[in-house]
Amino acid sequence: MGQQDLSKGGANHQKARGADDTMTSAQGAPVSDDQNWLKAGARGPSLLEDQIAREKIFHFDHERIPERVVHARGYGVHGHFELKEAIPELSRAKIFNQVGKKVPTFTRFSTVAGNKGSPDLARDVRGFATKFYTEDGNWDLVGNNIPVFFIQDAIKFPDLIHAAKPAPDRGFPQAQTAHDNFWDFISLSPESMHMVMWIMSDRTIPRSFRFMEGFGVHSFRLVNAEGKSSYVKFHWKPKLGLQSVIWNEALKVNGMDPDFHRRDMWDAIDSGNFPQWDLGIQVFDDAFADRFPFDILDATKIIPEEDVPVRIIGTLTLDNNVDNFFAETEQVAFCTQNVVPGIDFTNDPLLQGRNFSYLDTQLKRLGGPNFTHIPINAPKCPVRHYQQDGHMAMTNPKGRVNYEPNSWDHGEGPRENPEAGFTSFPEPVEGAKLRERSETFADHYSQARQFFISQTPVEQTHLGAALTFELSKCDREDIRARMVGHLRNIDEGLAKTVADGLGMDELPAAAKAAREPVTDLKPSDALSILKNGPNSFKGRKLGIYVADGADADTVQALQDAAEAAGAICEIIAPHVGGATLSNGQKLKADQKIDGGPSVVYDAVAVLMNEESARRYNADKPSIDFVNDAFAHAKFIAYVPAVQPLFESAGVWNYRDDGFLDVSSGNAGQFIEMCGKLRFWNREDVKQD
Ligand code: HDD
Repeated sequence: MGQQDLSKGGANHQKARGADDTMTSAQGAPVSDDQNWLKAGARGPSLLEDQIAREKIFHFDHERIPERVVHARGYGVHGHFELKEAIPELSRAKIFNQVGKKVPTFTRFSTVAGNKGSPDLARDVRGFATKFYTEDGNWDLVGNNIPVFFIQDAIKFPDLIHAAKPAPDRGFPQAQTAHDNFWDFISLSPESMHMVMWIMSDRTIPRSFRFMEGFGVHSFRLVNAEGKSSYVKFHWKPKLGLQSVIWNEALKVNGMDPDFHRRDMWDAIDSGNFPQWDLGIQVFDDAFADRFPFDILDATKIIPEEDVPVRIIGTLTLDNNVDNFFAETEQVAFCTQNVVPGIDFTNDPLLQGRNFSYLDTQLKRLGGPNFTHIPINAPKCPVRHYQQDGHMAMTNPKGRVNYEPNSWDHGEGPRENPEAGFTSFPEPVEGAKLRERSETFADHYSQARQFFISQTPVEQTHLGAALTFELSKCDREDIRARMVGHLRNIDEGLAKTVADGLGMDELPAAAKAAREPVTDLKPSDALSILKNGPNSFKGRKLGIYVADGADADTVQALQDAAEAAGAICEIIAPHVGGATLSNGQKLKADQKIDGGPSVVYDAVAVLMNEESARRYNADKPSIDFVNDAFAHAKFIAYVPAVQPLFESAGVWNYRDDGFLDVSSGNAGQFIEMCGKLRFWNREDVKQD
């Protein structure tokens, strides 16, 4: 029998019950009273005898499992992958062999450093892990929203994570890299410099999981039915385009709504706006690998899309929220080692180490080797083997035979299958045993520079500001100086900006590079967020701040235009009960003004009559609503009557082309403007 749904009348415990909704113990025994422990007399001591109470408390005491050692904060959703272009010439994986084939999936997005309860908008890399339940077993693509990594060899991972997490003596800071330990480690690890450019860009403060890319990071292999191998890098491209927030906004969102990203995902799926990503592959061969100036086994390098175009082969649709967060999101166990015939590993030393770590960590987290029996981890294809027993075994095979070869099952039991089974690509391997980093991994600055020069000026400014902010949280000046020394090898202008921002008297010496950088790498547009924006307001959120006297037609027109563009609209008002519009209609609010600040919207409108604008022109949440929207370069719709409030907020005299007076039936024009997402020119304006 399934668990009782407690939302259906759990509180109404005294009501007479039908037989089928009687509460039971975990052993199935009907429970008569769930409110009172068995006692010796109404005011007497509680009796140990009470098996019902003891079982309940026992279970509660053991509810927690260890959180993930990294990526503890995450959010999972169901979906499916549909193949749009078959690639049997590249891979014999069944998931890639038939156009239109749909495979169920489970995707978990995460931050890396924060604990389970940390805020969603921490400046951090986002995990993007997808489990494909294919007919040949589970394939896990355990990627990030950044295509490179901090380190080249898995043996350094514990040090990286120790340095990024809270310092062991004081236990802070939580979910942030802005502290000495992190920058100490990084500044001593030149191989991290390319990743540093990515994490200091706005990629680490995404507006939503829905608006970010995903990457498998490593070079993998695709292997076809003839055994021919090609190298591949996997990409997820969001259909809604890329978008991030501004750092000041992120800080405020975290206070306002620490669940900003998971709420966004839940709401989108709940309202039928299913987010989609295209799966792209970059395929290349040994000849390309040999002429590429970097090592394709080095996870700190990308292969620019200009060199090897991304070929779209299918689409991931996330269309189903979980029924239970713990059972699914918490218990899902991704393992990079989970591949299917037709997909194989390379010798990337980071990937090789991951293939040990993920399986190993599930033992600790989920308590035993049978985590594949948990429904979210169980393959959706037949599973036949002679593994047995262990903690929480759910699916022990039936019958007498539990070994092979055997002569009991007359050939009907599971047997190896050399044709259908997974075979490793027979790459010839030789070499002396040694602990050494290949010389081909030694260029740490060239692609860091390429990333920086590929950004728009707005993005470069944000990147410089992020570095300055993070390093200003480092107490030790030698760490700051060491980092600026690295930046000099990436871009002198950036190094100078950060040095000035930190108040350094002179530029520290450039770090000694292990290898002469390749200086002529061309900018790559694919690396910029702003060059890959959607130019549409679809999937975004408009916040309309409405107070008494707002013109009813204007409110309606904005709502209609937003809806027509595929955007979401929320009404904010001084009271959650709503506001009385010009036509006397009471419009209910989704948020009260202090619970609906402008930071949680992509664009805003402020509509009220002059009397209301005067009433709220000293109201701090109302002032912040307008002032923050301005400071965060958002598009702002208004009517002339709001002048008193806009003056208090200090923006009236700074109305620029990102503002639109919507009192003349031009709501559609405003929503069209919003397609640009932000009015970046405003970032240069200094307010009084
Ligand atoms: Fe990792 C979790 C992504 C390097 C060891 N990692 C984890 C998750 C993601 C990534 C998305 C969360 C999965 C989930 O939602 O449950 N990790 C990456 C990427 C890496 C990477 C893209 C570099 C390319 N990871 C990496 C290394 C090691 C680990 C080098 C260890 C040597 N990662 C782990 C782990 C975790 C994990 C300890 C924690 C929880 C889990 O595995 O299931 O095994």
